[in-house]
Amino acid sequence: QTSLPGTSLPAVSQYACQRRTTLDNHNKLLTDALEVLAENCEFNDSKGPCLGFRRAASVLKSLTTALSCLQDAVGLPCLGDESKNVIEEIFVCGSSSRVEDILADERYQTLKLFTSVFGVGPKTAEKWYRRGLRSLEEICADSSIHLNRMQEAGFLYYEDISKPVTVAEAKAMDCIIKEAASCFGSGVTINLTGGFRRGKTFGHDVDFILTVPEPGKEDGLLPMVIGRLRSQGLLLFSDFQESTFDLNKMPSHRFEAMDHFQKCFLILKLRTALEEGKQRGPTRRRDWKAVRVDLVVPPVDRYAFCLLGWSGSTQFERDLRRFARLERGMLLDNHGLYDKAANTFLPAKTEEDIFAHLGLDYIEPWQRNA
Ligand code: DGT
Ligand code: MG
Repeated sequence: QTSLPGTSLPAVSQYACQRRTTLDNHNKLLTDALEVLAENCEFNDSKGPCLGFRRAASVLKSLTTALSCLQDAVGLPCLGDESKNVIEEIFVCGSSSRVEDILADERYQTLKLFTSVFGVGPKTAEKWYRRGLRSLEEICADSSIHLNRMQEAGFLYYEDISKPVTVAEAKAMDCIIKEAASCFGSGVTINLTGGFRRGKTFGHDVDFILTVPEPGKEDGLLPMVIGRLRSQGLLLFSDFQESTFDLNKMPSHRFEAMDHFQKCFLILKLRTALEEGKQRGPTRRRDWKAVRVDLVVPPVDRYAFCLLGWSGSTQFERDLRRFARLERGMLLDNHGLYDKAANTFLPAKTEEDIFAHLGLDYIEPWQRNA
């Protein structure tokens, strides 16, 4: 590892895939502020500035110590003038007026509320805001608004799915999915991915990757799992997407596009024990909680790419792709890795294989919280 000029501090890479970022964030005050700015840019459709703030926050998350003044940030990559101004203001005043203004802003607050509904993105949220709507109740009461199936489920189960999912709930869901998939035969592998694989203790959903030992034989898996969940009375909502995967298609370096594997976005019932004496307040009327679950099914030879792509974090994934393209002349996405100079797709059985192809040190999932 190289050092910063004039110091013994190791240089920090501009790429998240060359940094080890655990959940132990020593600069949370700063990164929370930068992420509010990023989110606000996203609501304003300012992609460049949004990415700038996200990259700055990501670099600070990787540091093993807390910054105590702006001088400490000298030599760090990805800190633009705007990010530095915010950091300095926080060190001098304890908070950033720019961030405080955004947090108090009606538009920001409303768009944040609307996008917290499953199936509602910034575009829809903006449309509703422009119509003068300010609360979820107002949206539900407005008969001129057409909700799609996903949004309808999002409102119906809002109370439950807006609450964080715990590790215990993710584990319980793991058992449910394993049981449901077991009817497909003993060869099915099921892996927890997303934030929980990175060691997060809370998530907004539970992500799983399923596959079978023989490529091409995975097609019937998801319909069967969904059917089984339905017959068990656990299926509250399902959006099933058929595979459009084509082996000959070039990997897309763009992150925003979702992958082409067979997948489904679900809302499932998770039974919750009603422990006597522990219930406070008004008695709960039901013994289950609605939980968001994503299932994705790649053919087994694409498994490592899919696992790497769904493990996140979003910023880590973006930088893996950017690193592959700019530093190695390769295209990486959830389906594969393509070497442009050699004009060939590179095979991988494990995530380690992919890091090796890219000439990167292996980064463990719990170090990918960029
Ligand atoms: P959370 O909010 O606790 O569920 O956090 P994560 O990291 O599990 O985030 P989630 O569930 O939205 O997504 C799981 C992973 O899938 C994420 O870490 C990276 C990947 N991913 C998410 N959104 C996109 C997307 O729009 N395009 C692509 N290609 N990948 C995505
Ligand atoms: Mg997730």
